[in-house]
Amino acid sequence: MMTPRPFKPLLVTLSCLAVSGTALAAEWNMATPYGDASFHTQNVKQFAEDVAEATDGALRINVHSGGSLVAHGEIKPSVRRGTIEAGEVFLSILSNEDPIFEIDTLPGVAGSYEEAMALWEATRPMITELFAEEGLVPLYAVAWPAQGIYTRDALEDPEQFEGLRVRAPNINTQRFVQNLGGNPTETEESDIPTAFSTGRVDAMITSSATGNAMTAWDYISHYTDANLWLPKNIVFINKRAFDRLDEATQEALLEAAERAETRGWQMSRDNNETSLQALQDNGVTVSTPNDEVAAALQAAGDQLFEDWQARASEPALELLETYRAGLEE
Ligand code: PCA
Repeated sequence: MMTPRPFKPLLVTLSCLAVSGTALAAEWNMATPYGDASFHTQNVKQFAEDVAEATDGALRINVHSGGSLVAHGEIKPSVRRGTIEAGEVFLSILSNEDPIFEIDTLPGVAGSYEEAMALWEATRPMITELFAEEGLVPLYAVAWPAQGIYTRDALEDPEQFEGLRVRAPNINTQRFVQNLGGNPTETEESDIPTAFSTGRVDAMITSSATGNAMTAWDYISHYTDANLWLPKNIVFINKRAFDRLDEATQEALLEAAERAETRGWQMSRDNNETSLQALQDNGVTVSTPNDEVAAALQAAGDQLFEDWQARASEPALELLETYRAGLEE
C-alpha cells in the first residue's frame, strides 16, 4: 500500500506548470569550460544536485560542461546578458578586465593550499565588487593543484625552453613561457589532445589534475612538479536571476555554494595526490626542478611579478600587501 503523501502531488503539479524564472520553480542553465573528468566539473555537478535537493526541485541547474553550451571566453558575457543564468570560468582568463583576476597566477604569492585560500579570502571582496558592477554574483572559487610543466624529455636544462612550444591556459602563463624563451600558445583544455597530436605544441603548463584528466601520458613522459602557483576557477550567477528566486531558495543556493567551496578545496588536494599517482602509474616520470631549472623559473617568475605590479591597480597592490602582512602574523 502506498503511504499517503497529500502535499507531494500538488507540489509536483505546480512545479511542472511553473514557467522558468517565476518564484515557483526555476530551471537554470550553467556553462562550464572543463570536461567531466575534471574535479571542478564533478564538484559543480554535485552542487547542482545539492541545490535541487535542498529546494525540493524549486531550482534546477542544468550543468553543460566542457564548453559544450558556451565557449570558455563567452561564458561570463553570456551570464552577464542573462542568456544563461550561471557559469564557471578559470578566473585568470579575465585578466584583461583587471589584473586582480590574475593575482593567483603569479609565482611567489601563494605556494600552498593554505596560502591560496588566504589569497582568495583577501581578494574575494574586490572580485565580488567587480563582478557586481556587471550584475554578477560570485558563488564560490576553488583552486587547482599547483601548476607544473609537462615535457617529452626530462627537463634538465633551462636551455630546453628555447623555442619550446608550450600550451598555456591563460595570458600570464604565456608571458611566463616567453620569459623562459619558449613559444606559448593559449589552448583550451578540450583542445589539448589535438594540439599535441597535430604537433602544434611540445609541452604544457597545467596541474597534475588536468594532466591526469587529459591522459597526458599519451603525449609526454615527464612532469616537473614546479609548484608555480595555484590558480582558481570561479562559479558565478546572474544577479537578476538570483533576485527572481524566493528567499528560501536563495538561501539554499548560497548554502550549497558554501558547501561546494569547502568540498572543492578538499577535492583539489585529494585529486592532486591521486593524479600524481595516476601519472606515475601510466609511465610519466614525476620530479621536482633541478637547481638550474629552478633558477630559470625563479627569474622568469620575478619578471612576471614585476610586470604585474606595473599593471595592477592601487587597490590590488594594497590587497597584496594586506594579504602578505596577514601571512606573517
Ligand atoms: N587546469 C586548467 C587550468 C589550470 C589547471 O590546472 C587548464 O590547464 O586549463
